[in-house]
Amino acid sequence: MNRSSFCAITLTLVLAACGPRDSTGTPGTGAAGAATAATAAAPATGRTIEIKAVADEKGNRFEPNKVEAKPGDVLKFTLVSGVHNVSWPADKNPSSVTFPEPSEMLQLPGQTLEIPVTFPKGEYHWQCDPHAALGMTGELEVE
Ligand SMILES: [Cu+2]
Repeated sequence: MNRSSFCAITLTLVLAACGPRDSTGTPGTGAAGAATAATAAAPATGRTIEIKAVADEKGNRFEPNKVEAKPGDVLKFTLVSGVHNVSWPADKNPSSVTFPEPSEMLQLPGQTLEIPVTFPKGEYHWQCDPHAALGMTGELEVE
């Protein structure tokens, strides 16, 4: 074996060690598999509900601020202007339901945040934390 083919084989082995196999050699049981299982509760409907986060002379707000959804729909928040986040305040939502952690601030116009509707039937409230006191809140009804 000459030196260059030895190097090529070594490189192949290193790449294989970083591939999508865990230590047991079983493919697909790593982090990607866990993520799939976590979202499997509500089969995706393929329906996306667009919600804009806006700040202008009329104030800070979500448009629309009342939406109806079904489990498996996706809420897609898009930043239009200002700096906003999306959170699900504990004092306005049932403790029996697990909500996403408060999102990072959306800062760049066009930036999006997608939240799958994994909640059971009910009425829920989301808000932008910095602007909730100014009325930047929203209501979600899951049917
Ligand atoms: Cu805001």
